[in-house]
Amino acid sequence: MSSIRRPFVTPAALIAAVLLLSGCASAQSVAGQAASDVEATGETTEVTVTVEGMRYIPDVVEVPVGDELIITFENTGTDVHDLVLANSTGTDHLGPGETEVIEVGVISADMDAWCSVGNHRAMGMEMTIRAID
Ligand SMILES: [Cu+2]
Repeated sequence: MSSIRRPFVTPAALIAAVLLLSGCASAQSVAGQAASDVEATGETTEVTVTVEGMRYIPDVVEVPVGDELIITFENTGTDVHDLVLANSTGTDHLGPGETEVIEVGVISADMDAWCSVGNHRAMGMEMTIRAID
C-alpha cells in the first residue's frame, strides 16, 4: 500500500461538489444571459431594406436598444441576394423582385448583416444594425 495520504472524499462530498459546480455554471449562464439581454421596450422597429447594384439601401439601420427589429428585405436588384445577420437570422436566397420578412429579435448591441451569395459581401453588400440608447 502506498504511504501517501490522500484526502478522504466521500461520495456525498463528491455529489455536493458536483451540485455546487453545476449550480455555479447555471448561475453563470443566467448572469451571462442577463448581461447580453437588455430590457425589452416592447416596441418594434420595422425597416425595409432594398438593393441597388451591390449595396443595401439603407446600409445603416438605427434601432433603439431593447426594440424588436423586423426587416422587410426586398430584392430590388438584378441578381440573387439574401440578407443574413450575425445572430443567424436572415432570408433565403431571393431572386430579383422577391421579398422576405426577417424577425431579427430584440436588439441589444450593434450587429452586422451581409449578403452570403458568392463574393457579394466583399463587393460591398454589408450593412450595420446600430443599437442606439
Ligand atoms: Cu448579394
